[in-house]
Formats: sequence, C-alpha cells, structure tokens
Amino acid sequence: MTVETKKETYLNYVNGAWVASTSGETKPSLNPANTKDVIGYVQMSTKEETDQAVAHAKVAQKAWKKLSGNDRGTFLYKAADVLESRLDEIAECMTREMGKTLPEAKGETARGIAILRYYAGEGLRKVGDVIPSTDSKALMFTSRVPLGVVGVITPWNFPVAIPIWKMAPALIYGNSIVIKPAQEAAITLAKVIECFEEAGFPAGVVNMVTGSGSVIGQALTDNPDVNGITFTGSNGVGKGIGQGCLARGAKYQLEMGGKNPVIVAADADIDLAVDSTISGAFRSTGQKCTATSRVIVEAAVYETFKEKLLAKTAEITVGDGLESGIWMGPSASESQLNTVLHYIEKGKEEGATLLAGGNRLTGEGYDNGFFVEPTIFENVTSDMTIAQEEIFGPVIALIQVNSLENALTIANDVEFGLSASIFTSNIQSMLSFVEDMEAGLVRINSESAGVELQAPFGGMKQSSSHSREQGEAAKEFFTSIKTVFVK
Ligand code: TAP
Repeated sequence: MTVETKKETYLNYVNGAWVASTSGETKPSLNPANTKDVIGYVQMSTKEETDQAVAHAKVAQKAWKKLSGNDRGTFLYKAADVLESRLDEIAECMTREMGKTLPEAKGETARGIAILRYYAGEGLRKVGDVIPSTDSKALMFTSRVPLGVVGVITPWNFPVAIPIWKMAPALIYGNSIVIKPAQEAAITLAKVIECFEEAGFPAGVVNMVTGSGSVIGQALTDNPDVNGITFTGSNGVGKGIGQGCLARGAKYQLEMGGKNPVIVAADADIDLAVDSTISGAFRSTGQKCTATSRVIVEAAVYETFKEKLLAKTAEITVGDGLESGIWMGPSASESQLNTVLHYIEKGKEEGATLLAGGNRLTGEGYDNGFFVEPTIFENVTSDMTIAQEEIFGPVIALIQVNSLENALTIANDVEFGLSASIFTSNIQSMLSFVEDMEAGLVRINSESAGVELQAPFGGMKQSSSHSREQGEAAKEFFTSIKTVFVK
C-alpha cells in the first residue's frame, strides 16, 4: 500500500493512515436521485489489504484494551463532538449517496452522535458481578473481556447509525475494528471514519477497507485473527458469514431481513393507524429493516382505513431528498429499484389488486434517478410472494381479516420476525399481541419502524442470529465473560 493524499477517490483507513489500494480499481458512487452527480470514487480493495488491516488491528488492540474504560470513552466523546460539528455536511453526503431525504439523514446522523455518547458512558459502568463462592475464604467474580479484533460488515440503508451502533460498543469494551461498508454508502462512512481520525484514536484501533462484499467481507469472515463478526444485511449473505464463522470458531452476530406487519383492529384510532402506516412503509423509501410491508386490517374498518390511506398516499411528494418539500427520495440504486419493480409485477401476476402507484417515475426531475411511486396492493393473501418476501421498497400489501386472531396468525405466517405493531384501544388485544407476536420488537399504537438506542434491538426467526444489538445488550456480543476465583 502507498500513502496518498485523499482526493475524490476515498481511500482505505488502515493503521491511522489513508492508503490507496494496490488494485487501482475504483467504482463511482452515483447519486440515486441524479446519476449525473458523481459523489466520488470508492476503491475496490483486495483480500491482502484486508488481511493487512486485520494484522494492524490485532497489534493495536493489545494496548487499546489496557486503557481504562473511562479513557476509551474519552475518544468516543471526542468522535461524537467532531461528528456533531460535521452533521450537516455528512447528512448531505448521505442523501446524495443513498437517497434518503435530508431531514432523515440529519436525524440519523444525530442518532449516531447520541449512540457514541451513550457508549462513551458505558466505559464507567459495571463489567461484572460478585458471586458467592461455596468456599468462605474465596472471592469469586466475573469480568468482561474484549473479543479482540471485530470485523464489522454493514448495509447501505443506515450508513451512519448502523456502523456506529456496531463500532461504538466494540471499541468501548476494548476491541479494535476493521469495517467494510456497503459499496453504495462507503463515502458517507469514510467521512464518519474521518471523525474517528480527528478524535485521535490510536493507530490501528479503527480501520476501514472498502470494496466488494465477496472479497473484503469474505476475507474478514475467513481471517483467523478476526475474533468476531457483526453483520447487518440480507439473509443470504448473513447465513454465509455465520457458516464461515462457525467453521473456524469465531463469534458472529447477524441482523437481517424483515417482513413487518401492522395490525389495525376494529377499535383502532384509524387516523393514527393511517399516519403510522404511511410513515412506517414509505419513509426512507421503504428501505428500513423495520419498514411496514404488510397491513392486516379488520373487515369492520377496512374500507375506512383504505380510503384514508389512499388519500394520504396521494399527498406524498417524491423527488430529490436534498430539495425541501420532498417527503420520499429514490430507491438507493438501480438494482434496488429493479427489485421493487420486480415485486410489483409479481404482485400483479399473482392476482393482487394494484390500488396506488406501481410505476417507475419518469419525466423532469425523475429521468436520471431511481424513483418509484409509493405503491399499495389489496386483495393480498398470505401465500403471495409480496406477502412473504422482503421487498425493501415503498410497497404495502393490504390484507383483510375477519378477526384479530386471524390477523395474528397471518402476522406470524412469515419466516421473518423483526418488528411488528398493532393499533387497538383494547388492553386485552394489546397483551395478546405482546404475548403471541413472533418478533423481536413489538410496538403498540406506534409504527413498526423505530428503535431506541438504549434498548435491545434484533429479530426472531430468520431475521437474526438471535443476539441483540444496542443498549446494554451489546455487551453480550462484544465481550466474553471471564469467571475469576481468588483464594
Ligand atoms: P447485503 O447485500 O447483504 O449487504 C450487506 C453487506 O454485506 C454489504 O457491506 C455487502 O457488501 C456485504 N457482503 C456482500 N456479500 C458478502 C459476502 N459474501 N461476505 C461478506 N460480506 C458480504 O445487504 P444490503 O442490500 O446492503 O442491505 C439490505 C438488507 O439489510 C435488507 O435485507 C435489510 O432488511 C437488511 N437490514 C437489516 C437490519 C437489521 S438491524 N435487521 C438493518 C438494516 C438492514 P457490498 O456492498 O459489496 O455488497
């Protein structure tokens, strides 16, 4: 690797320096709202470069773990301050790079700052318990120790929040990290890494290598010096990473897809249910893992709910997320747009009725981007592809049911179990939902999307490897328990 000044091509950050890949290969990062706007170039790095980053991380971790939690926290607080000072610039880069609207990008960056501060504080919280020994002359206690080097593999849909909710806990508990961001959002992450650089983290503690998942992600999965991998992304990729880690005895954490239902009971506040459905399904162009994709409505209120939903959907302004007044941006990439259009066709083929949207948007302001209309299907049955597979786009499947029991059966009739919500004013319905809904996040009278940084987050069934991220729960993955017996 040769050291270069960082220009339009965003370099790797390894052992405290920005370095060019020997591959010489780059890919342009294009604005999905206007592909004539090139944000910069992302390097397609090599397996060898990934392994070098891991080797540096391994050396650096030995001194990093010796610092007190308080001292490690100081670096996180500094990174938060730097990120805060660059919030507007980084949010704008996020909007240009992956399309979510500027207010959403600003909100996400602010969330990243809050997560850094939360985990900075973790450096002063307890890392063990005293357990009474059967030997009255002995002291027995537990302590938490870092894993070592953690590989971080992230998706493009939350380019700031997801990397930070993995990196911050990894670092505070004494691990070093090598992060491989999604190609579609690598420049935004490079800017976040610049904040870590400015915060003065010791060389080698934080490293970033960009490139293709099948090269860099695979290299992290296979490297025996990577002690744990934390991954968020699709099920297919996640399972491969899990198998690779299992084969060599590394710890892994996988957060994957969702097919999140909303149940609207006959006794629901319909206006609230409509607003929350719109927000859950169409914000971020439906590209949240917790996005609402199935709306299961009791027959007594179905027509009212549907009419209000259609009226509100018609008000949605779609366009370049940098422009004020735009509520929904483009799909993040051409392939994502094609996936959404493919599922819309599938819905029509399988007999669902298209009520709204269904098309790629064309014309002035749209032709150079990947815009799709907010889309609603009705007459959807649970066995249809659009009711079973994750679309990751602004598509709602409306399902009518004649009882809440039926609604819950359908809500659970998918392989995923990430988030779910119900709208009802009946306490018994709420409690049944909490008890029987197979999802890691259940929300009542609130949209399916939305997590709080201080609370555990993760899925059930095929949505997760069953560990949890965020809040205190992150400690479970990023540390091992050591039981100590002293006599
Ligand atoms: P993926 O295509 O799975 O990509 C995720 C990351 O894995 C990217 O960095 C990707 O690199 C990398 N990768 C690809 N192939 C790999 C391999 N063979 N080995 C190791 N890494 C590899 O997902 P995506 O399209 O970015 O994100 C959308 C998915 O993420 C959806 O399914 C969504 O539900 C899920 N998601 C889940 C959550 C939670 S918390 N459950 C949150 C957000 C998103 P490239 O960029 O090179 O492809």
